[in-house]
Amino acid sequence: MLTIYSDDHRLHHGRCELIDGQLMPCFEMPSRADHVLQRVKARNIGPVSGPTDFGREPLRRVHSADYLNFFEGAWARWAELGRDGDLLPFTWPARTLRRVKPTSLLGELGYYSFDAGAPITAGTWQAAYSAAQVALTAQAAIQAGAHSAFALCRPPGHHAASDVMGGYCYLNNAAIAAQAFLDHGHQRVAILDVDYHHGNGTQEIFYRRSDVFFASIHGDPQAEFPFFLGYADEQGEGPGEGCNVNYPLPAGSDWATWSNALDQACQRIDAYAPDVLVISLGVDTFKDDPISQFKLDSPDYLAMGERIARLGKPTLFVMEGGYAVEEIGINAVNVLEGFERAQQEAQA
Ligand code: SP5
Ligand code: ZN
Repeated sequence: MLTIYSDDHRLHHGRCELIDGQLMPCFEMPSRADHVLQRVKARNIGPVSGPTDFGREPLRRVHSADYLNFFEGAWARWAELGRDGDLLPFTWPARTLRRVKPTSLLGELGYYSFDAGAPITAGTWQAAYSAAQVALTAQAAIQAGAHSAFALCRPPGHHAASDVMGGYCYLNNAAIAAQAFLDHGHQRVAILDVDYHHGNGTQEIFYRRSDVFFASIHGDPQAEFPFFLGYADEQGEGPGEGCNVNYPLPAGSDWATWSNALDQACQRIDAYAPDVLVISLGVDTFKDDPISQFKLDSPDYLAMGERIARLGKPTLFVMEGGYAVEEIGINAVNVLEGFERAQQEAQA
């Protein structure tokens, strides 16, 4: 399987985030991608190449122009104010306030974000832009006939909505790639989000559409980030009615529980009959993940890849979360290896 990767991810390195009342070093750190790349090479799963630059237009198909312009220019405005710490929001237009867009940097930042978990640093735009190009390049490989590809994206993307950042995410790499499939002639795309957290950004982007089916398996939002989306009764709206399915699971869920939800998600995807599949591949479902509460073990990721392969669709894997830094490479690449193994057996 081809892997697409860019060193530009290193340009994004936030300093800290608020966890359980303490400022901690950001869990979403550059070494995450390094471990995944190392494992891709160690297991020899296929060639690794850099991204092609497809420009801003494919980003615009998913994100609003005002949001992209704000994000691209935010750091320069912060530096202009003489600041050199991470740019973080601290006030959001919650229910009792107005959804106006203030003109000041911090006001605008509150408008364009939903939490304080997506710090903007000097290199964040470039890193996120390159991650989106990584996803688009892997998409293009499948478009050109590859059965599968791995977009080793960092920063991740699935919490980013059309004009809102948060949850370590700025540009929705998986959504941008899904839209690119449609823009190149595919009719129906399914996105399966296996990250521990609900893919609220991806859900928002496609919620009223029937050309993208979205399924997500995640920690129950009653108790888990992002709290305000990801419930089982969210089934899509208008033309998208029936094209969204959520599987919220309780803390402590193990492979038996998780794989049961995966089977159900796969049956729904099968019924939708997509041309192509995009996997939002988070491995923060791992038992030792420092911020998550599921109990998957490393061999379970092989089985996950095998089940996904049995859908029999061209498949684009897009890296999302996973914070047990030492094991993230093993677990992510296990999904790819399980996929390839089942794929080869099906062909034999
Ligand atoms: C892409 C992705 O996985 N984003 C996740 C963002 C999660 N941000 C909120 C983390 C809250 C963690 N609370 C952990 C408590 C551990 N004691
Ligand atoms: Zn996650």
